[in-house]
Amino acid sequence: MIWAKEETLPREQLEEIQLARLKETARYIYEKVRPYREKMDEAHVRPEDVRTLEDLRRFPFTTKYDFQNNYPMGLFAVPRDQLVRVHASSGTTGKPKIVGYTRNDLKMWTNNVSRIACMGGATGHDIVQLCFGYGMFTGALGLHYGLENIGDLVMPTSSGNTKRQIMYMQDMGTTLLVATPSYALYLAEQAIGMGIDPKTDLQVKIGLFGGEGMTEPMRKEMHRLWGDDFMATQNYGMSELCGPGVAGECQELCGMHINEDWFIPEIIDSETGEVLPAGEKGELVVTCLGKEALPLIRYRTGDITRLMYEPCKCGRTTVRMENISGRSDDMLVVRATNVFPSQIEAVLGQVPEIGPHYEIIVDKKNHMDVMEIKVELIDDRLLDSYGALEALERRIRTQLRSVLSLDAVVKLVAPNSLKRFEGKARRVTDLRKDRE
Ligand code: DLL
Repeated sequence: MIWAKEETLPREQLEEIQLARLKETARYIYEKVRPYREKMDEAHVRPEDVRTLEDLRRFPFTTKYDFQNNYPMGLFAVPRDQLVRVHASSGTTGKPKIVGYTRNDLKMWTNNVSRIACMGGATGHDIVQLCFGYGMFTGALGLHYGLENIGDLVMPTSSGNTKRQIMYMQDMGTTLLVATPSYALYLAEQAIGMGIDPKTDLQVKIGLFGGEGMTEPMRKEMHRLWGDDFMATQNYGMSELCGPGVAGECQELCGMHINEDWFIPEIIDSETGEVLPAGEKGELVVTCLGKEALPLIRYRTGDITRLMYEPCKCGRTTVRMENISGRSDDMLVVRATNVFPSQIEAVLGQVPEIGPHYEIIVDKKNHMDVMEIKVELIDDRLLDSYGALEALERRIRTQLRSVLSLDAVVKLVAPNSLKRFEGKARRVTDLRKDRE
């Protein structure tokens, strides 16, 4: 099912819509958002300079630092009483990036999510189990309203409590699963451990996955566990852009269609900022069209991908983006949560008992990401007292959880025991790729 006619428009018509909306967005942002106006003035670009889509290149980029510098709501274009929702995702330091929505923004968001749900095979008659954490993360409420909008029955089971999830799946006859791909694999294995074969004893036939990447080996594993006829698709989004609903894979499984009438993608060289020719790999930059609360022009996502303009067999004419193959910055995605090493450093810096040396190790255990942080003590006498050591580990863990919204294992180690670097310190070891 194709949800909106805009998904199949001839390219010229699509570009006409984009241009009209870009002109309006440039005018709106210049008028309403002071930090933008200042940046545009500095770059000597005015809203009326937009005559063709190519003119977008004249605009300055927006980055995560603009969120940091204008925390919490300095990039918003509407007064607080026009907002009806806010969400948040990790910022580079202790403070998150706050994103907001007006009533119209929510409508647009919901429709965009309905589109990607239909791309992945949702029908409007599905029984949905939604295993994203409900809260400030955009994933849960985004998918929730998008799926309700097409007529699906949504069970907001949220994350965790795997045995109960499996019980609901069995008793309620769940047919569509929304989760991170790693949690979907974990769920299947736990079900098998409980004597339930997902292939024959459960009715889940569609998996809408996102928030983190799903590699092809993971998709293969998905079929092994959930069955050959299981349709597992990837969905891309980002809180700053709205949340999920930016792009989704159709059942041809050849890249994620971008909802181009609302999002203009560009690929740039992240070193030079130059726009790269169509088909080349680089950093994805997105301009949001028509957003009221948080319009964004040329937002640097940090995600590395490639755009594919060749026609897709599904009938949609929108451009597709390849699976994300990395980041242009040091952000980690751990259990679909964005983690900047600088956030961890900021927490550790507040703890007087520990020194400046630490190591972050990210790995996979039972398909799920695990993060361990090794930190050097200043005084090794603490190692002699198990109780004091454990209490300190617990304290750091609690502080990290409150900043990262994520559980990490904290291991306190003896002074001078961590590796020292002569050049730039390599504090992060990501072992997840080796596990595939
Ligand atoms: O993860 C929005 C979302 C929720 C999309 C649920 C799809 C489904 P943030 O928490 O702001 O938003 O994280 C955004 O997560 O810049 C990517 O690095 C990563 N990411 C999201 N989806 C994918 C994906 C949501 N399908 C950041 N593949 C992005 C790879 C993904 N990375």
